[in-house]
Amino acid sequence: MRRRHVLTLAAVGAVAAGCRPDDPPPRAESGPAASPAPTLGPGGLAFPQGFAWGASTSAYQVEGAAAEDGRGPSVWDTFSHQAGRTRGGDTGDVAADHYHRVYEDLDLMKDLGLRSYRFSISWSRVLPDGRGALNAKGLDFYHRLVDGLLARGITPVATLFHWDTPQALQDKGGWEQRDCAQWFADYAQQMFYSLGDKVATWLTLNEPKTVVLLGYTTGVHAPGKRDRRAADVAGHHLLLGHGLAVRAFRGTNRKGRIGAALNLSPVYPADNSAAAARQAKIVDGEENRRWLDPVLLGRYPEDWLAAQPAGAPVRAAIRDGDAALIGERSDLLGVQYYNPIHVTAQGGRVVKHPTTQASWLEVYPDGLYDILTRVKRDYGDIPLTVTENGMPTTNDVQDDDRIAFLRDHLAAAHRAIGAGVRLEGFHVWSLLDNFEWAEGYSQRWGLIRVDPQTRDRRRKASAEWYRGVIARNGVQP
Ligand code: IFM
Repeated sequence: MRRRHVLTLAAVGAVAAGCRPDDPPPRAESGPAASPAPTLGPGGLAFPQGFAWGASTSAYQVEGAAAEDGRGPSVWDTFSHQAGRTRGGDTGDVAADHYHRVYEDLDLMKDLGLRSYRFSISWSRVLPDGRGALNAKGLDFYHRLVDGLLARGITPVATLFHWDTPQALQDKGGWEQRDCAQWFADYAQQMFYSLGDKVATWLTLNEPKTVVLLGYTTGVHAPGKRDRRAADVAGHHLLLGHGLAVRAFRGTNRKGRIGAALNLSPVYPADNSAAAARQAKIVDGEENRRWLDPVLLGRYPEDWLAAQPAGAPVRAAIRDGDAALIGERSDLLGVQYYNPIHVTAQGGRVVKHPTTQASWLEVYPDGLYDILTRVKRDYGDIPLTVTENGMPTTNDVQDDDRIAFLRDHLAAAHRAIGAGVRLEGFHVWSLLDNFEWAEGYSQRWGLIRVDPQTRDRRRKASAEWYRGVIARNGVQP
């Protein structure tokens, strides 16, 4: 097995906390932190000590302040302002207004008892043109955020790319250009130097598969392309950017860990036929192995490569040495789990379980167990953290359906730990109601309600429930 750099969560959390002068002191807490720790009742599922209970967001989905303090536009600013691209014409101009309400949100996180917060850096906020000199005011926002997290005992987990490619780089060809991988690594290196003394956990890419499928194949996400051939090239360059960023991280000699955040779906044959099993293997290649194999094994799957048509541009895009570079040693893997996939003998897909307001989100908690144990089985003992799991609901504040969803997925995660998976944390998607891409603000994924007009925050029932889970370090089924 390849060498893994192991840094315990405790060590990550122990990064020196530096309070900036403009950070108001954390609010005095009267909640669970001050009272005796609540305990689990009979049948409770206790998680390992130090388990990183977390929540996730991403820059364009929550920050707002789209044209403030020198931020440059990203592809999502452009896309969401084009007619017909998002539901109701919604944009991330204001989003959850997190840029202005960062201290309020930090206090909400502290109040929940979060141990870990996963956010993303807006590339065009820190580098308005994607390259060149840093925008000090933009970077300062992330210093405020990270300092505020550390001051509250919350471990920052920074994602470098959550879909918001700077528009200036898109104008030069974006991820279809091989150069974009290096532009990304250069930006990543600037972030390692700027924030690396405070941020110990880095995630390179968020869900490259979604960029390929929705951004470049169906075109329902930015940059809105419908070109399968270009999509596969962009997919390779994204992975190359991951490898170059990991290499740049090693070059900085910063302490800490780095890996990718991949959305994975267990793929099952829809029936017992050999044909369905064959088709499921093909879909598994697209959905999972195409991403996992290069990142964790340093090679593309043979069957996936062989399935690329002769003359497909991705064949030329994958140059000698690329796969090994993509496979630069990762320290951890972020697993984002939402849904299983059932494949028919004809290669079609069927839904076998209930869905949510997001019709693609088929609720199957056992799928989380299956994917976590499968990663361990096929890729070794790399530390895993669930970087996203959650659901949207039309229930406003009394979101009992979300509680049931999270409880069942946490129970599956607990079983996976029992089966030997090195699962270190679980991040709910999402901390806040936010801009759900093409769905705008119509889907609400947050533990915290954000009023669509005033942006006022209110804890939902799921937030109160999650606070109890964290305080007990476990789930009461
Ligand atoms: O909101 C998204 C997030 O940006 C990436 N993962 C899936 C979430 C829900 O669709």
